[in-house]
Amino acid sequence: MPDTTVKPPVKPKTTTSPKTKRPRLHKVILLNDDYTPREFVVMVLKGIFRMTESEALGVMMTAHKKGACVVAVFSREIAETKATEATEAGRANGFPLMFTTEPEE
Ligand code: TYC
Repeated sequence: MPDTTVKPPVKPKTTTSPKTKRPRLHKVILLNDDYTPREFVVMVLKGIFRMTESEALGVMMTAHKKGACVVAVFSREIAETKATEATEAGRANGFPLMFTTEPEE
C-alpha cells in the first residue's frame, strides 16, 4: 500500500532571496601629485563635488599628506562621470590632477 500521508518539508525556508540586488556604490578617490596647486584642487572639489571650502580643504590636505583620499560615494555611472570631469578639469589647465573610482565592498 503506497504511503499517501502529506509530510512537512524537511527544512522550512527561513530566508528570502530578493530578485533584484542593489548595485554596488563606487568611491571617487583623489590622488596626490607634486604639481597641481592646492587652490586648484580645492576649486575642483567645490565645483564638481559641491563641497564647502572647509570640506574641500580637508579632503585636499588628506590626499596631500597620505597620497589619496575618498571624495564621495555614488552609483557607478555618477562616480565615473564626476571622476572623468574632475580629471579633465586638471588636464585642461595643464595639471596632472587625477581622480579614480573603485567599487565599495
Ligand atoms: N601636492 C600638491 C602640492 O603640493 C597639492 C595637491 C593636493 C595635489 C592634493 C593633488 O590630490 C591632490 N602643490
